[in-house]
Amino acid sequence: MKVALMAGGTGGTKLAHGFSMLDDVELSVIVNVADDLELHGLHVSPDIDAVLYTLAGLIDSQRGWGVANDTYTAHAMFARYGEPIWFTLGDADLATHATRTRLLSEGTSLTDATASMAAALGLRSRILPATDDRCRTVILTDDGPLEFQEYFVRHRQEPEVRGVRIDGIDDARPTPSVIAAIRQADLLVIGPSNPVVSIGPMLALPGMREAILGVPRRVGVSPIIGGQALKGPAARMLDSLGHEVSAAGVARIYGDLLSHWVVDMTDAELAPRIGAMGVEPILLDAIMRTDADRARLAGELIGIG
Ligand code: FO1
Repeated sequence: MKVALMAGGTGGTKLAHGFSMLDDVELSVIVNVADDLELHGLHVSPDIDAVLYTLAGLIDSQRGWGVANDTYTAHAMFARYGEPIWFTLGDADLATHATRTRLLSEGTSLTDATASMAAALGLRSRILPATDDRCRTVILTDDGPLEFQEYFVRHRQEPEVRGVRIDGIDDARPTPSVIAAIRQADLLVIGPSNPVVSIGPMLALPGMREAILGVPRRVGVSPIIGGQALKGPAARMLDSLGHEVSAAGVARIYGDLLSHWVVDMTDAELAPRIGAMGVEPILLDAIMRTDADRARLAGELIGIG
């Protein structure tokens, strides 16, 4: 069974981990790169690294980013030099960014750099950046335009969001590996990630929607449960942008892109409205508290359709 999972942020990453635990699944994780940043001369890809570290068992699971038990000697030295330290890079994490940056500077694509790093960490699943082209999510706020990580980390998601722009998107393309993984997929899954800033930039890539619509089973998992996001700014962001903050509201954003929409059992009353959109509602326990929950949910998604 070939599964193509679109992910960015915590929820999608946990689901990727769930699929990676299933023996009979050949997994390709298509990952958002529009919240990448350049820092200390290094290319940092937070969403790719969250997937790499989670699948390799290295993630700091309390925070959902970075390497567990990392040390911060370099961070303290950056502070002494007066370098920006609002984005914390641990020593082990720094090695990831240095390796990626070295590969990119030698002309290796982000796709190939990620593949070689995933292989070095012993991963079986394919981790595919959605694009090798530079595109950056910019959050339009009352404080002016902010690059995603500036909004998310430096300004702690405090400024009110007025709009979202993705710089470079018109000239960016999904990679051939991404298109091939989608074309060959038996099942395409949109993970429970922020629909605006994690999934949105991937769907905005020219040709991405057409490729997805070619897969017969296209299942999305709601990142909103009981009117709330489990983590991150999705609920407030959806509200500020005029969307209904519910599993039905997110289903409407994806529209006919999906054939099935998984909502948590607690949102059962939304099922008729989702069905009326032409998308089949599926009620499951969609909260992934433990590793076993991740594998269970992934297994249930495989059984849909
Ligand atoms: N998130 C924070 O809230 N503060 C940080 O200092 C921070 C550093 C960081 C370093 C490497 C990395 O891969 C992720 C990091 N994150 C940090 C998380 C990141 O900003 C977000 O979780 C994702 O971009 C959301 O999709």
